[in-house]
Amino acid sequence: REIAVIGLGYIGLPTAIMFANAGFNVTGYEIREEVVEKINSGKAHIVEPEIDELLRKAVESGNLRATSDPEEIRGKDAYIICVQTPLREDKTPDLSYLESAVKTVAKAMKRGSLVVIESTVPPLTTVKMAKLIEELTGFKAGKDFYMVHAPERVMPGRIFKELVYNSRIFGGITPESAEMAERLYRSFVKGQTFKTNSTVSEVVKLMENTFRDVNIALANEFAFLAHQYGIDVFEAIELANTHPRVRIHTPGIGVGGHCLPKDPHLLLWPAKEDFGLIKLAREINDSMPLFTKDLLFSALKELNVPPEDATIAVLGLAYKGDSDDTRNSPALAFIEEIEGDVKAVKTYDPFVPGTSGSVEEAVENADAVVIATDHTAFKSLDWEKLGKLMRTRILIDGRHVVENPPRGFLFKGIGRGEF
Ligand code: SAJ
Repeated sequence: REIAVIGLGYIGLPTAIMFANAGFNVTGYEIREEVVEKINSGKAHIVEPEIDELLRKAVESGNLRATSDPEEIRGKDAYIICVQTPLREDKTPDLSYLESAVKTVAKAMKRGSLVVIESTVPPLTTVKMAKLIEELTGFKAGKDFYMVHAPERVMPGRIFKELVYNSRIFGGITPESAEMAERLYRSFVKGQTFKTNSTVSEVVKLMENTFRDVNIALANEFAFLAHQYGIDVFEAIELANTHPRVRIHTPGIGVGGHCLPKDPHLLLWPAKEDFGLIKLAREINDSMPLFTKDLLFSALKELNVPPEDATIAVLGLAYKGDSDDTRNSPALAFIEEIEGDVKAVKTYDPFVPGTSGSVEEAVENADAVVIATDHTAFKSLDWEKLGKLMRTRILIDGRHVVENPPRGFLFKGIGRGEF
């Protein structure tokens, strides 16, 4: 059986690898030619545990080949679309990548092909895309071709485990479509599988990430209150979470990545009305870089350092710990907030190229260090040693990386109202 995967990014490449290593003949279609070349030489363009080994195996077995030529994906049994669905400046979804992928598939597919959309999409999109294929091909959906929304649910950093063991939802435009997709994915999925219609599965995916975003906003509001009551919010959260039905999330400098900041908007987009909670949660989470700036500037003021003379070292640019992904990173939003008001910003991220070569280099002569990402390596930094390199010893923890404030520093952390 032959499969084409459209879009070889964070989701498409691992998915293509899984199908190839399960014995399918997989052609990965990707418009970025440099990515195609890299993959065909057995090297991944993304950082993810196990990916290099699994990709090499897939390419060496001859089961995986990448291409930028749409001719090479003609007549496949299944097409799996894994392209991004970002937001425009005005927070409305940009479905142009999806539409162009669907058009490419419509040109290449044959009668009987299965088309799977893995991309996260606004409710009702899969039905619309099926109509688009009908118009372009003259085929009838559910009869001449099959179409499914099968949302990816993996967590970057754990992709190859979660692809296998997470449960999966197959939302078909017809029951037969869902069944076909379920059968296909069962070749490597060991988690539970569920079948439904495509609009339910679109909403399920968006609800999952909205749930997380709204819960993080609640945790951030608790952190905000903790500063006013002079308590450590993390102690309070840990104690509240001993209740059997309470699971409060972790407050921090903000919510980034390609999914959480965007998906609540996708969920609301086609709706005529909503209650406002989901939008408010987004606003709270988006305001956290500014809140972190307030902590930094109050510390500078306490030590009489004029912001315009201050050099700030930001540790971590990725949107979350041990990742190299800077999409919608709150670290970047924070830098944007302070850049015009301070003398200089230095950055260090062990996973992101173009930053300082070492922590020492970044903190040298700095007036403050701001931790913006919870990389594991940051948890064991020797602050006494680093402090000696700094001009002024201010430490702002945006990610609850530092448990005990180091001696000799003015320390402030999000939710750490006790200092
Ligand atoms: N974050 C917090 N507090 C928390 C949890 C996360 O501030 O308690 C922040 C992180 O630092 C990060 C952002 O939120 O900046 C998002 O991180 P994340 O770990 O919550 O999620 P992602 O974006 O890496 O992956 C999410 C996952 N969704 C859920 O857990 C419901 C993943 O399973 C999805 O597949 C993925 O979105 C996706 O692609 O939709």
